Amino acid sequence: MPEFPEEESRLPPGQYIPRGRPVIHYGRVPAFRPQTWRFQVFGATATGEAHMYTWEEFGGLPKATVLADFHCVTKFSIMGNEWAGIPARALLDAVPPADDVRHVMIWAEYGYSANMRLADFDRESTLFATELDEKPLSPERGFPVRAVVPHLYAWKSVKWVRAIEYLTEDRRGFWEERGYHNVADPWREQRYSYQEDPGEGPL
Ligand SMILES: Nc1nc2c(c(=O)[nH]1)N[C@H]1C(S)=C(S)[C@@H](COP(=O)(O)O)O[C@H]1N2
Ligand SMILES: [Mo]
Repeated sequence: MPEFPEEESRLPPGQYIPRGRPVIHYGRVPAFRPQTWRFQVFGATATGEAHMYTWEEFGGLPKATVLADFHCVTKFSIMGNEWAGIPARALLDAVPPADDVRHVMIWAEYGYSANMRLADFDRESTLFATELDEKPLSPERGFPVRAVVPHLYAWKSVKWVRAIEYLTEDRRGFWEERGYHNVADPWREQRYSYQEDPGEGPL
């Protein structure tokens, strides 16, 4: 009974709770081929070497569960998702970034990408989710692995993730290049790049 008011109070400014759970993405849903699927951590790693995981190896990483709301910049919010998967922290431990890394790019199938500050990537709630609400992700939700960065607008929660790139200089991802805010904090309504303050984005 008190569920609805609670959710209302968890809504960032300008957001609403839609009926159902919209699925949105740009382009097609990729097929998953476990034999050839690879997850790469590359760019400015501490050792200078990239690391490549097979699907089997990726499944051996530590797991965690995160309960989180999810805010799309088009103004709908999906409340109370239970995600399970590999915490970003586990990947940072397994493949440490070089000391001067401050930003991260998350890459998906077909070249979709989203950048974020290392500080945003390295949060307890940032996950590489393989399950939603105790079931494997459906193909359109990002199967086999999607990023979940619930404290930023949902375009940063990249579906069908294939790589993480450690950056010593910030670069814009897919939507950040197309007019969306580089930082994307929904509580500050950082929707569009014209709202960026100096220092919030690359030149
Ligand atoms: N690879 C990929 N990931 C993506 C997108 C996309 O177009 N491609 N769209 C993003 C956007 S804008 C949103 S709102 C969420 C939607 O997630 P959902 O379909 O699970 O609701 O996925 C994000 N992740
Ligand atoms: Mo979105």
